Amino acid sequence: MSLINQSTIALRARIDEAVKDLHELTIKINHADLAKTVSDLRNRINDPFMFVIVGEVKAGKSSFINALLQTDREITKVAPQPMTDTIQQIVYGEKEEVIVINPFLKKILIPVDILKEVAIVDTPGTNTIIEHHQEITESFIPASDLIVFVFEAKNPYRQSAWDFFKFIHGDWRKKVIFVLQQKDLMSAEDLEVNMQGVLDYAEKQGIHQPQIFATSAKLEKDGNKTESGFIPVRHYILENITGGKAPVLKLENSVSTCLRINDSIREGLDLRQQQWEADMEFRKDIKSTLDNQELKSNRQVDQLVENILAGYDRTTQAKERELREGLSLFSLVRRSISSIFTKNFSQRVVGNSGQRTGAKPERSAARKTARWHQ
Ligand SMILES: Nc1nc2c(ncn2[C@@H]2O[C@H](COP(=O)(O)OP(=O)(O)O)[C@@H](O)[C@H]2O)c(=O)[nH]1
Ligand SMILES: [Mg+2]
Repeated sequence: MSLINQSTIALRARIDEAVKDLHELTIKINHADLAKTVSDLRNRINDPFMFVIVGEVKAGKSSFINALLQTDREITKVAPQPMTDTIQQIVYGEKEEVIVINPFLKKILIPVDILKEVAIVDTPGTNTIIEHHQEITESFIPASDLIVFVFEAKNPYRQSAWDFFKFIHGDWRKKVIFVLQQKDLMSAEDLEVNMQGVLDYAEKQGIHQPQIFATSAKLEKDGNKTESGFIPVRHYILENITGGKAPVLKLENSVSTCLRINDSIREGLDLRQQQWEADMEFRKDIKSTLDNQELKSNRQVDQLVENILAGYDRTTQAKERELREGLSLFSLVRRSISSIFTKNFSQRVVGNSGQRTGAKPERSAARKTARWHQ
């Protein structure tokens, strides 16, 4: 026994360390909700195994707890005004005491032996009008070790109850047992039908061999222990939870809750990675579009420059041609004028001083004309 205790204590210390790391991770990634969940889990790791009793308002949850605890009095108030009810955490204490934690949460300490191994949380109801109740009930789920889902035996088919069940089982994979309460109010045959209905539905939701109990807190209170249905419930608890098993089961549950949280962080990271990759792909796409556009623009600029140059060439060639043509016209005119001038001059020289002396100026005029041509 002491060996088990030693190993349990060592295991708890290791799990405590892992939960601490997980808590730091949730803070690092800035996930306020998960950080709070893990912080709650850390605070409760040394608590006893925790039953959380959930179900619709007036299903008979509080009566179920009172009957289970076998005390002479009502520990948790039965029914009068469910709307003003609080969540009540019932734990072991040497003497009775009620500690108000906040307007929605009360801690009740009582000297009942079973509470040394299990703590019980009574919740006002999943369909309660006050939103905070649902919120707080939900906040108890991650730290719970066993969920007792209580239905009114007459009607276990309400949608809101099964929606809440999906949250518990689907999101948190918590261990659940089902109780059909107030069975004294219906015939054995009808009860049989509803038990089968719950069984079918739970199996459809993926629960393997669901545990379903039918109880009557009224019969138990009246002392009809054979008919009340509490014997099988107590037997189940004794076989599966109490009798020294609770601390290890509690640690196992804490580990699986941590794994759930870890998974959900991983899913978040995977999602972000996918988003990042999609963003990178998009950026690549934009870059290649821009590159293509740049290439196209460059080509257009080249084309434009070529066109301008070609236009320039055409214009200069035309101008050059015009100029050249202009110049040759001018030289033609000039030659003509010059030849007229030369003819007149030679005639005059020949007339004045004879052929020999006239030869010289004619040659020099021809030279002048030749210079014009150069
Ligand atoms: N006949 C009968 N009435 C019950 C039984 N359990 C609870 N009730 C009544 O059902 C009503 C709601 O019970 P309560 O335990 O307060 O339901 P809770 O809102 O789920 O906590 C009260 O009027 C109880 O007296 C039962 O086993 N048999
Ligand atoms: Mg109640």
